[in-house]
Amino acid sequence: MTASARVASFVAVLAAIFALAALAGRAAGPVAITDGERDHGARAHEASGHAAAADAAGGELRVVAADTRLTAGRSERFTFRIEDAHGVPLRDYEIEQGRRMHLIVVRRDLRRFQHLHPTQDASGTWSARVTLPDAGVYQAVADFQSAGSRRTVAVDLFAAGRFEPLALPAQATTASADGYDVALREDAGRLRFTVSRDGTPVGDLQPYLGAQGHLVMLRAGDLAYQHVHPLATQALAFDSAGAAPGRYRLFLQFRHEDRVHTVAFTHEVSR
Ligand SMILES: [Cu+2]
Repeated sequence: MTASARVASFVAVLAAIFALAALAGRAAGPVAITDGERDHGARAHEASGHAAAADAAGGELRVVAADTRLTAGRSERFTFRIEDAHGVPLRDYEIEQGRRMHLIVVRRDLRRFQHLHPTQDASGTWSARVTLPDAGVYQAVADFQSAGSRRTVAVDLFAAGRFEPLALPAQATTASADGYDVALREDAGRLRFTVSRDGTPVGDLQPYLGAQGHLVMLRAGDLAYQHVHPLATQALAFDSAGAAPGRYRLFLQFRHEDRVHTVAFTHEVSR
């Protein structure tokens, strides 16, 4: 190697070192942002802890999820545990409306809804296949009964992408889905639904989760989750007397011809 070639290779090595240093500097940037994200995460945990405390009847519980980021439009395994204030996973669940665990997944604008039944493994971890239909922030509400009291704890799920929040539809007393028309009537804290198809009332609804139907009420804004109990096995009627005032989205599910159908209503609860 000539002297000039030696100098040239030395310069090349120096350039490479500077390039690496520049890359390292760039890498340091995102690390700082990650710290910020971690900080937000810690605050979110505090917030959900308070929410859990508000719901508590027999001690503070929370959802601990393995990963809350899912890909929109893809079926993914969502796993979580329910932990007490000491971080001990809850293992004992009682059957409530036919299942030990109900998982309600709603987009935070209340325009996407699904009702799943996760399975539990020996360690107490629950898992379900979840497909978030499109981008946005969702809330997964675990609804179960333990030690004699019905509990709900929630965690947010995130699907990256362009999110266009939709307005809540206006209050209505009729809604349709899958060719069924459903009418809502309210009297004295009771919500009664009538299902018809092609103008004829459907008289042969099949039991779904131990009743003629299943109703979830979520309040717009804070997503307050209202437990609603079916009143009788013969009718699609629910007791909503305990619901706090506000604008709710009601999700009614019923079974007919071996398929479960979901219709949604916007419903105002006044004092
Ligand atoms: Cu369920």
